[in-house]
Amino acid sequence: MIKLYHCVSARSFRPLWMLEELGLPYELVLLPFPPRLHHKEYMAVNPLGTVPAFFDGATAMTESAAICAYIAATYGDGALEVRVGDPAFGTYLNGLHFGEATLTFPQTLVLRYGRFEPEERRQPQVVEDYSRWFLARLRGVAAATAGSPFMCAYRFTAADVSVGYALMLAEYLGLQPRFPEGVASYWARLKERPGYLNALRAQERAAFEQAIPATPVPLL
Ligand SMILES: N[C@@H](CCC(=O)N[C@@H](CS)C(=O)NCC(=O)O)C(=O)O
Repeated sequence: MIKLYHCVSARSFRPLWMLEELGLPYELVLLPFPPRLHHKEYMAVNPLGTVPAFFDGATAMTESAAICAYIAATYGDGALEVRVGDPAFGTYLNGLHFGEATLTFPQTLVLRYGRFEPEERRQPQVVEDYSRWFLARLRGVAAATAGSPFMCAYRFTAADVSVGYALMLAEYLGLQPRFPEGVASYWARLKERPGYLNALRAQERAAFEQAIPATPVPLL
C-alpha cells in the first residue's frame, strides 16, 4: 500500500490532496515539524529530513510535485494529468513545477524569517521582500486562469494541486488579502473541492489519532 510521511499542512499536503482526489487507499504517517529535530528516526526513512516521503512498492520519492505527477500517471487513468501529445502538455508540466519552484520557494523565506527563527534572528525586510516576490509571481496564476477555471487544459489537474498548495501556504502566511482578484477566485474554487476538503480532514484525523500537535493553519 502507498505510504506517505506528512507534517500538517507542509508540502506533503500535495500528494495527500492527490490521493484524496482519486480516492486511493494509503497509509498516512504524521510527524511533528520539523521531523529532523522532533523525530530523529525519520532520517533513516528520508536522509533529507524533509516531507513528503512517499513509498509505493519499490518506488521512493521526496519531491511533492513529482509525486503528484507519479500518482496521476500511475493511478489517475488520465483524470488528473495531461499526457504527451496533448497540446496542453507543456502548460501542464509548467504549472506543476511553477507551483513549487517559483511560488513555494520564496514563501519558505517568509516562513523562516517571519515565524520559525528565534525573535532576535527574524528579518522583517526579508519577509516583506519575499512576500512581494511571491505576490508578483502570482501574475503567472492570474494569466493562466484568466480564460480558464484551472491552470491548464480547462480541467483540474495535478498542476492545480501544485499551485493550490502554494496558495494554501500563502493564506497561512496572511498573504491572501493581497492576492490579485482572479487568483482569489481561483483559490476559492479549489478550496471547494471534495478532494481538498477530504485531505484536510484526513490530516486532522491523523493528527488526532497519532497525537501530533497540529500547527494553527486555517483549515477551510
Ligand atoms: N522541494 C521539496 C521540498 C520539501 C521540503 O523542504 N519540505 C519541508 C516542509 S514544507 C520540510 O520538510 N522541511 C523540514 C526541514 O527542512 O527540516 C518538495 O516539494 O517536496
